[in-house]
Amino acid sequence: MENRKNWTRKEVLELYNKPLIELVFEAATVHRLHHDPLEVQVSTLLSIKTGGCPEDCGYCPQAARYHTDIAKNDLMSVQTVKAQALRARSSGSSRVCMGAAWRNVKEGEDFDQVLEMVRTVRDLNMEVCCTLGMITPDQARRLSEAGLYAYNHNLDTSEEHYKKVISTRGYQDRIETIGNARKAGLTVCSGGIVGMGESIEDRAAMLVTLSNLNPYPESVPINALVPVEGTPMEEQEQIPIWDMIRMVATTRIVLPTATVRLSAGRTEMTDEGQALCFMSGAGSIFAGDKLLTTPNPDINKDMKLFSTLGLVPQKAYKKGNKPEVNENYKNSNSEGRKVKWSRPAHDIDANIAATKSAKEKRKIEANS
Ligand code: SAM
Ligand code: DTB
Ligand code: SF4
Repeated sequence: MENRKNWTRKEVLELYNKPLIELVFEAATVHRLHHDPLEVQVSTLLSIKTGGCPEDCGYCPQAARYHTDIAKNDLMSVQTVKAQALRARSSGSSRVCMGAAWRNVKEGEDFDQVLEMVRTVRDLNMEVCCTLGMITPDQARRLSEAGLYAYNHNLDTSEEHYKKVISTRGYQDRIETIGNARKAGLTVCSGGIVGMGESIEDRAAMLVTLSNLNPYPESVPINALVPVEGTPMEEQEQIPIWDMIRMVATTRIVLPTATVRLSAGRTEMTDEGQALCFMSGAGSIFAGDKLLTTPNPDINKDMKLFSTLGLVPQKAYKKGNKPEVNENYKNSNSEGRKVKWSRPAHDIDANIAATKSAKEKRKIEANS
């Protein structure tokens, strides 16, 4: 996107550490230069395939190896997705983000069904986003031709800290997937999670990496970790709201034209805390009482907050054109060609311990 600046880690850290009042003011000023400060883009998450994931992401309740209390589900039907999208549209959402607990997309019936979901929701005049794990250039092409607007693939944290959180996926593969989405003409949604034990330097490093993507993402979700029982991060302490405000404001300044999404973790935030995030340049939220598997504020509560603050939901395709459908999305061009995604496989003590404790819990359950 325009307004590029080659940010260094030091500069981003200096921004992050400014007196909060100065930081919020500067972020609000940048926000007004590029966005309508009263409009907030509202997205609804749909978990189209839940749980049973082979990966070891330390934050994620959907990883099969941990013992968490989630309801696993196979791929949703296109009809269910359509019904849920209509519900979301009638409550003010302009975007549906469909998430699948997959490591990467595999060609076959399930992917064909996802492509039909994309087309169906796009035909409802909603923006469609998918987050399906790693994708190849041909899979990105098919998603784009089916009418997908955005692909979400988070960097999650800095490259350094990533190694302490996940051992089954590589950071460079994430950057490659983002590139594949971009080359297929999709807009990119990529951000991260704060509160996973990372340092402020890690937060700054993630923002530098995002700002070096050329063009940088149109959409940047900032999630506060939702610590879920049974995951390696279950005991992680909640970050102060001030950290969230600083992260939103710094993201706003570093990536001025991107839409910053105040994502997971809002149930733990006060209205006043969220108001400061909107003031600091958050221009989007996930709405609806569920994220993928964890709770999110009730839509009526959110709409009341919008009304208090004078915010209004943004219309679909305000910031980009509605994608055309090309029937060629039905055809795969990558038969027989396999992409080798990396699997670092280093040891992460917390992930190993949570896996071990899950095995013990399952044994006890089986015997009772
Ligand atoms: N399986 C796909 C993948 O990992 O790319 C897509 C789904 S995955 C659940 C999407 C994103 O949700 C993750 O990259 C992470 O940023 C976020 N997420 C997952 N669990 C979370 C948690 N407990 N708290 C905050 N964000 C979380
Ligand atoms: C994003 O950055 N956050 C969303 C969406 N993109 C896919 C997911 C949040 C998930 C929170 C944990 C859960 O509900 O399972
Ligand atoms: Fe699987 Fe995605 Fe969860 Fe990782 S974040 S365990 S890849 S669903």
